[in-house]
Amino acid sequence: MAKQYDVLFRLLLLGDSGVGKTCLLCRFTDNQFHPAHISTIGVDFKMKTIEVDGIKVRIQIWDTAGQERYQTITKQYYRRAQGIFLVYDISSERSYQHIVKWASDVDEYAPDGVQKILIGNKADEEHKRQVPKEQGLQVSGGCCVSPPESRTPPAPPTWPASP
Ligand SMILES: Nc1nc2c(ncn2[C@@H]2O[C@H](COP(=O)(O)OP(=O)(O)O)[C@@H](O)[C@H]2O)c(=O)[nH]1
Ligand SMILES: [Mg+2]
Repeated sequence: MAKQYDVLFRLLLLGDSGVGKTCLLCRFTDNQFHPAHISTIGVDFKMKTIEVDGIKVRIQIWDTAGQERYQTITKQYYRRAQGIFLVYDISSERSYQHIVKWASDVDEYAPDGVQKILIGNKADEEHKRQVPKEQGLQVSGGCCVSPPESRTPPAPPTWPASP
């Protein structure tokens, strides 16, 4: 039987509850968006295999619950991660302020030199924006590799405000 993949990468999604981590994952693996917020319990994961320069790369993305009560469990997954996405919601100043805390947990529990990527999610909610793009750039300079903003639903004008 042909080998299903050549290399495996384990990536981890971190950030406050409700910032859109599970939606980002579903968009990446299944190209789907679910408008309802169903809290992730502890840790969950999805996989996708992509081909890069003829190499089959299996990406295993671990999705964590943002709530404090699950953090003893989720921290056990930091150690095996090769890359970490730190996610905030551009319409929530609070979720952005907490990035500093998430990043310091990464420094404490993840392997040295782990790649970090900052994601300012819900970029379609421009009218509700509380975190200026420049602010995202500032924090990314201190803790992360790149500062993209993202949106997981389709076109912004038709998207209703989330609950
Ligand atoms: N407007 C908008 N809503 C989003 C986006 N991503 C997620 N949501 C909504 O935000 C809520 C929380 O998403 P979820 O992925 O469950 O958050 P998690 O707790 O971080 O996993 C849900 O109601 C989603 O529909 C986005 O890019 N734009
Ligand atoms: Mg979730």
